[in-house]
Amino acid sequence: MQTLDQLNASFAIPGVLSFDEHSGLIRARITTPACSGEAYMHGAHITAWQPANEQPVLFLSEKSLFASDKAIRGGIPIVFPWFGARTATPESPRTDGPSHGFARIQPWKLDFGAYAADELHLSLSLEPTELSRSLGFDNFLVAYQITFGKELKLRLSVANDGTQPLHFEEALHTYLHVGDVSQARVHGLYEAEYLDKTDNFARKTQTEPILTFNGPTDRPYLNTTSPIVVDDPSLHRRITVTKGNSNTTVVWNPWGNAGIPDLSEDGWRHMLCIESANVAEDAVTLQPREAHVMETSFSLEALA
Ligand code: TA6
Repeated sequence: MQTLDQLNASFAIPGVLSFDEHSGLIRARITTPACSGEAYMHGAHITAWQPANEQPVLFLSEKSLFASDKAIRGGIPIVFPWFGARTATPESPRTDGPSHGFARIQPWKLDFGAYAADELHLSLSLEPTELSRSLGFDNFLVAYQITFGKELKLRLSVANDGTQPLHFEEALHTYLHVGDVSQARVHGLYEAEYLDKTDNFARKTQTEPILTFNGPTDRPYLNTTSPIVVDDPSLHRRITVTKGNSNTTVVWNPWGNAGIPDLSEDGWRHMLCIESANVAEDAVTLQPREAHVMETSFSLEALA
């Protein structure tokens, strides 16, 4: 595992990129004329990004635990190689392991950091670990490229390094920061099919042209590749999420604390998860030596 001193010695860029420690976890801090941001080596977890003079675009729970065996609550947890509770796959009948897989609770390695044209580029990787091997995942490589700029651009690449097929689910489980979720409007999912996790995974179709929120919402939308636009009238802004090679879009708001210990009583009002993903029937199978790249980006504009 890279130390704080090693990261600063190898990658710090004066005035742009530095590393510090928060609650024992190493954090990269980014400041450019175009934006500011933060990312942890624990889980390659982005916890902040905002264009200059804007409010945070990512929600981070004030009660988040920053611990090496827990996922950070908020920002962008990386979900891999299964989404939610582990279920049996064609390769493995196993159902043990942490919620949303192991990638978000493992230390990642920083391989690259560079600043060009007002954008800060980071590249991190995850290879098999003791935990992943104990769960039967010993032949994969994951690379995560992050571009912090006026937009936030993410690229998650998974390669099968073994001799057997590699079956996985993935999600960039993004917690968007909204002023008031009850006023938020989500465009881009009209007539899309989803699995309703609040109704025992019943398969449904969204009949409303614009999705609004008035109760718990927990939906993997299947076969959805279009951009998602979130209007947030209370912060007078619009967030656009684009996707590449992502066939699932997950929308989640618990509409209450829902017993989540690291979420404050009213934290849910200010978060809306819009996740670029490949889960359920959109899960990916890679043959030996094959790779899969999923991309997503976030941009902001004022809401007229
Ligand atoms: O992406 C939505 C979801 O799968 C919900 O079902 C909800 O439980 C959430 O993720 C959070 O999961 P976590 O394991 O981070 O508490």
